[in-house]
Amino acid sequence: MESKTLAEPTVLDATLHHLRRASLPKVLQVQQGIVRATHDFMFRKGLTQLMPLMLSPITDPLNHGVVDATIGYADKPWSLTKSMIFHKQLALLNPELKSLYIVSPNVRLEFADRAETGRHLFEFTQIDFEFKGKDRFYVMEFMEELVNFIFARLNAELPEILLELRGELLPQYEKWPVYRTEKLEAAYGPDYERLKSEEAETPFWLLNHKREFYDKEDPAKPGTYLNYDLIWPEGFGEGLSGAERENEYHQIRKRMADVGTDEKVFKHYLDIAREDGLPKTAGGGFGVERMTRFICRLKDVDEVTVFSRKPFATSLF
Ligand code: ASN
Repeated sequence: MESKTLAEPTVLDATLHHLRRASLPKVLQVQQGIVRATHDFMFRKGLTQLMPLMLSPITDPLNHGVVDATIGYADKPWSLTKSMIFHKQLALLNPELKSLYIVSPNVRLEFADRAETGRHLFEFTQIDFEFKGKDRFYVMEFMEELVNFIFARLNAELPEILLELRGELLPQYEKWPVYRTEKLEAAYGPDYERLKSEEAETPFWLLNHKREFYDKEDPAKPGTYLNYDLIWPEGFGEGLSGAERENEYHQIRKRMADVGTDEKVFKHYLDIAREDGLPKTAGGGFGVERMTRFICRLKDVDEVTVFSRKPFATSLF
């Protein structure tokens, strides 16, 4: 009885085991390679890097519920960043700034039901980018080019690691297929995203998701949306979400009412939309750990972390 108790791994054992995994440094080199190549690509394409913010009176309301994370400072609540979507739009009010990107830590305190999806961490990094005066076609092509650029770099820089972790070098893709949510849902049923991802051999785009108010509604087809998700193949699922943005005051308010966003929280954002007008922008953001997971063909995205960030994990550090 006593020896059984002694033999049971403690949380400390599990924590040490997680950070001592032999494959971890190689996975981290892949992740570092992704970030290094991305910086280079962004510089070549003329995007300006912004430093991330972790606290703001407003943050992304997100499409799904998470545990609320605010802290009190200077007599008001500050939210931990869930994404820098609004800061991307607002920064582009600067007339000289045409496009930007941020290596952006996001805190999303997912509920326990997302612990075993293999795709969620309660804290992760996304590389978020936004362009003034560009549309969805531009952003989708930009992302396709970025992925090929990163993959070619990793093949050149880390071939042995890729062969060991992935079993082969990374591909160069032609144009990615494009699907619409409503068509896939009709063909595959409610689990269409997972099923299509499992069957796919190349990344694809999934258009038209009904979600946060800032993704633009298609004026030509109200009730549909000018947004796009990158879906990784082989069952790895969503890897980027992005959209053309709502930027007109009345339309933003309509969309806020549609999805039940509290206007009071966004008072100053709405004031700017009404008085100055928000710029017309489009962009997206990809999860760094999820891209690393796809490249290394890891079962769970938490295999990318040094300190587990699995939702509801009893993390010690
Ligand atoms: N980064 C995403 C975008 O640009 C938003 C998000 O992370 N929820 O649309």
